[in-house]
Amino acid sequence: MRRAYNRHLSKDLVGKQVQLRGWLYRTRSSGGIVFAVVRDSTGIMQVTVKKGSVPDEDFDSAVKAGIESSVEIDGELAEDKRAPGGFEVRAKRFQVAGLSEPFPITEYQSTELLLDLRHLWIRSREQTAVSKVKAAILMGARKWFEENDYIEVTPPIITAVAPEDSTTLFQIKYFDRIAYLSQSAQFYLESLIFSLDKVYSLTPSFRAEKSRTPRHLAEYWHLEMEAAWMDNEENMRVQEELVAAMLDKAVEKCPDELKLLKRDPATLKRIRPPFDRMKYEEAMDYLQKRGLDVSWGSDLGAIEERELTKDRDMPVFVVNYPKELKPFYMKENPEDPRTYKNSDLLAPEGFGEIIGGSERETDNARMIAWLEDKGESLDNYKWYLDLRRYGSVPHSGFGLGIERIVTWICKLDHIRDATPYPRTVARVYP
Ligand code: NSS
Repeated sequence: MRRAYNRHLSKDLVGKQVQLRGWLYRTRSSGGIVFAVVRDSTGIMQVTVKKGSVPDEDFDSAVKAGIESSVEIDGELAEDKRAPGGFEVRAKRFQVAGLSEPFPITEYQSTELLLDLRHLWIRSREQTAVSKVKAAILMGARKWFEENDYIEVTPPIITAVAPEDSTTLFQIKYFDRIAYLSQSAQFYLESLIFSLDKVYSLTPSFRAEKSRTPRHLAEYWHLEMEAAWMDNEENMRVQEELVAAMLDKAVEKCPDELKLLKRDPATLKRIRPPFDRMKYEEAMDYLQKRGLDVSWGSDLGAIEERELTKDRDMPVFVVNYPKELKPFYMKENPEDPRTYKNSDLLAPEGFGEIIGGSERETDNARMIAWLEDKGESLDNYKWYLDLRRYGSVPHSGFGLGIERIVTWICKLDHIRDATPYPRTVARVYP
């Protein structure tokens, strides 16, 4: 008998023998019958175990087995209007593979407890749905990159450079010196475009963010791309196409999961390039008109980004940030030298930043002046500066936070639910 997944049990299998393997999701017995709901990776299915229809020891097991016990069931598929999904399996055999001790998660639990029991909570239907949506968007991204001739590369995670804010570096003891966990693969990707032209990578990135916010993790998955001969206009076009391709895959692969997460797939389907562009300066005006206390040079945090995006249903680029707000590797904007040729892509509905990108500086003198000003050791950046000495090329790239885009697509309240094992200031366990 072939194993069937719950989702594949439908009309054409009614009356046929099927085998289910899964975990007890709910169970109750009344008289000579046990109603069990079995969960597997695809969904849930009701199983009825009748005394007399199964061997006696199987019936006893079915009565005894509590939720989360792993079970293997042979039976016949039948239609039943009362069952969730309209079908049930009438058992002929009911075997317990692993009996579960009383499961510590019951219906109403505190967030803290669910985080302590994360290794068990990830079995929940919401977390399962999020994992699948994430897998789908990664599939969509890889497909888009492949179709557009990008080469996937594998940059290092242990590094001596700080592309972003050096106060958020995780320091590690590296033999007899100090090194850092990567904040971004960007510099390494920049070095690879000289041979590969257009590259991307998916790596963990690390940020020692002390603030507890619903959108910062200490470890997150970073999808980054870099391309030679590309200005920031084209860079933004890549971002909007890529995001649309990721959404398309989520809608194609996970319509049910999205609905379970209360995300109407139609709202994602409508998201098509081009996305609006708004200058940083215009963003400031907009925010001031809405009573926020901001002025030229104010950073856009969660509150400002929420205000900018809460009434939008499409993502929006904020472009040309003041230089003091962004890192040294960005290209000066010749039209307004107070600013860079850069962009942040903000997700709609109040979610905010999901991508940061820019055209890259090609003038070493400018970068050296900045690094010296910050007291950085030039020795660590010598190799990076070499890239501008040997056949420098105009180029651009960006980084997309996977958990950020998942938080938006899955309409999550907190980024920690976009990853099975969130790493935050307060938590490295489990
Ligand atoms: O700091 S970024 O804005 N930009 C970079 O790291 C560039 N060096 C990327 C590049 O051009 N190759 O981070 C990029 C994205 C940002 O838009 C967020 O979506 C995400 O990375 N990000 C985070 N996600 C979760 N938690 C934290 N702490 C976090 N920080 C950034």
